[in-house]
Amino acid sequence: MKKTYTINKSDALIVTDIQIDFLPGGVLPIVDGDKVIPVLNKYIGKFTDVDAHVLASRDWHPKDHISFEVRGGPWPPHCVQNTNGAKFHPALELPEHTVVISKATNPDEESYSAFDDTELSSILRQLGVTRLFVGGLATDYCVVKTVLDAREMGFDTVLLLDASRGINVEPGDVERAIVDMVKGGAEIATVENFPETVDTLPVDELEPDVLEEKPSARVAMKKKARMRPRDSTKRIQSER
Ligand code: VGL
Ligand code: ZN
Repeated sequence: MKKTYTINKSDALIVTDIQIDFLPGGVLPIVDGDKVIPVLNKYIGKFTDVDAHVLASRDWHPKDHISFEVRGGPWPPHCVQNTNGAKFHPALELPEHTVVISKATNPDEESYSAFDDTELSSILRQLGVTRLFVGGLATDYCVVKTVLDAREMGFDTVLLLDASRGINVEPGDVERAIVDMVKGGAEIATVENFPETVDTLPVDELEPDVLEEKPSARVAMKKKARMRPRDSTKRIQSER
């Protein structure tokens, strides 16, 4: 039987590292990384529709970070603080007031988890969040580390498989990461595991007199009205 997740206010969506440097054309491009953006936008809609929390992490390195090749690390310089490549991709529809978690900011420490040396866990506790849905980049680095830390801290945690892609430095890395997450107690879901949202209803075509007769259509209209600001609120105010 297919499991269905009904989102509520004790849930949070963690949008992981949808930054220009990790996307095709960037300095550390993840194959098909851009494919997750429309999927994440769909999840963002599902969460904002019920006033559930949406947070976004970003890789936010000082320019001489230890993970860079010049210091013996595995990566070319990427996601350097305040550079264009570190910006969220403009197609990502983050709501206004999205809490942004900047990670891997210590020049001398390798760090991938969004919980590592950040305020994430205390923010989530303050918000009363008990369940996390995690998607983004990269499955075999930030996503797996974040999911495993979340599990260790006692959050119910769901990997959004269709909203995640990995690097696969070694073939099989992504698969192994998924196995590790499941072993750690994470669940795995795709959009099929969520109820359809009203954006799929053709509410524009409903006549006002039809709306009078059908309460469900009126609810759909109301929801649509509430969702409308989403399209015009791509800017994030709470970046820090
Ligand atoms: C990441 C590679 C290098 C990640 C960060 O956040 O997944 N991957 N730096
Ligand atoms: Zn990095």
